Amino acid sequence: PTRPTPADRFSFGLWTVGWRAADPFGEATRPALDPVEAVHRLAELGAWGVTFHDDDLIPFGSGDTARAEHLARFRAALDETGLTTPMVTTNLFSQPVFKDGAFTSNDRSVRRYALRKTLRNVDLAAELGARTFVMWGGREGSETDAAKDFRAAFDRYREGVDTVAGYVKERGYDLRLALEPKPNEPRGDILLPTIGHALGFIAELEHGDIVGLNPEVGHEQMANLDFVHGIAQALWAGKLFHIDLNGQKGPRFDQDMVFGHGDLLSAFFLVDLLEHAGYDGPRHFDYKPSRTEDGTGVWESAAANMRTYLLLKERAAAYRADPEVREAMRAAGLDELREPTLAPGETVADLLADRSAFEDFDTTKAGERGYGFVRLAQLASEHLMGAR
Ligand code: 3MF
Ligand code: MG
Ligand code: MG
Ligand code: MG
Repeated sequence: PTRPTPADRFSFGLWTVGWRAADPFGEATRPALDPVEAVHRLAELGAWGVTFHDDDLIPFGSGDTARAEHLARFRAALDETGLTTPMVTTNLFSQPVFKDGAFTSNDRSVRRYALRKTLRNVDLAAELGARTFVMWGGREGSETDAAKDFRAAFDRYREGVDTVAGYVKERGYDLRLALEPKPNEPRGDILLPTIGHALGFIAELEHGDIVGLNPEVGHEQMANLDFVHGIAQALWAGKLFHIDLNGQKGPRFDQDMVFGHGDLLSAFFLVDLLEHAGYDGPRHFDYKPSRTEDGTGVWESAAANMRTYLLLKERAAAYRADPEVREAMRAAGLDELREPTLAPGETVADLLADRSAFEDFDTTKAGERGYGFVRLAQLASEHLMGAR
């Protein structure tokens, strides 16, 4: 069960396995990877999809002829392997032109250019049959609060996203937009830093119905937040369109380690949540093979992401099937939380009239209840360790 197949819906960005491992302190340690080779290797490993930024596939500044050639080679590789392109995204952060952001740059001509670059890429996404178009606003932010009128920045951000979403609808593309929150890096602070901020923003959009989220494990953990809570809220809001899985060790720079190589227990509960909730979107890995790895290590790390997910899926299923866990869940009140607080048909007046809810309620006794969450946590840990 730990051998991935396309039915598992695992996908990888070209920029992940293709990362040459240059960092702010050091040169690249690996040669460039041909996207065609990436497609073949990923398919061999059992992946289902490959995703990319426009510039990952078609080097920035390519003319129309070169662009067509890059696309033709890529398409041929997809046809040969059966790999799909479930998601496409736009690079609005690497080139100097975007140093003050794209949709929220103070420079209007940059904003117009960013929109054109994005709309062109939306056409490509639709052509390739992608269903999700991710928007990570990597440079939409600042190093100093003096840099912008931030309320105007939100106006422009909304204008940008609504323009793209409106275009998708006008063209009749079967495509939804997914915003990717991140608190910082490369900017000192980035707008829409968390899942919650992004959900609040989507609620203000004209075309918010086709805009959702692409949360990343490491990004929420960089903000010291509980990723499982965030994903639960995104699912609850019907906005989990896509997900970036990887590993991170708490609040620090964006580590992009293999899924599970950060907070493994959180990864366990995340997989449990996704599988239990019936999330049917892509399981997308946005990780970076560590700078220490050679070509062999790149593909070993890619395989490790999928193997870890499948192992966690197996362990999570065993956890839920364990009679002792079921009993512990009942004792801990997990079933009780699913019960509405007011009875069916009960009004606020009924609640006010219910003396057992307040006047006669024994708060001392209720305060004495033990919830037994630690027992459950230990059972989960033991399943995760393969001890049960
Ligand atoms: C940066 C990211 C991005 C986004 C990508 C959109 C380069 O921390 O996570 O990866 O995921 O731009 O898909
Ligand atoms: Mg990231
Ligand atoms: Mg990351
Ligand atoms: Mg990401």
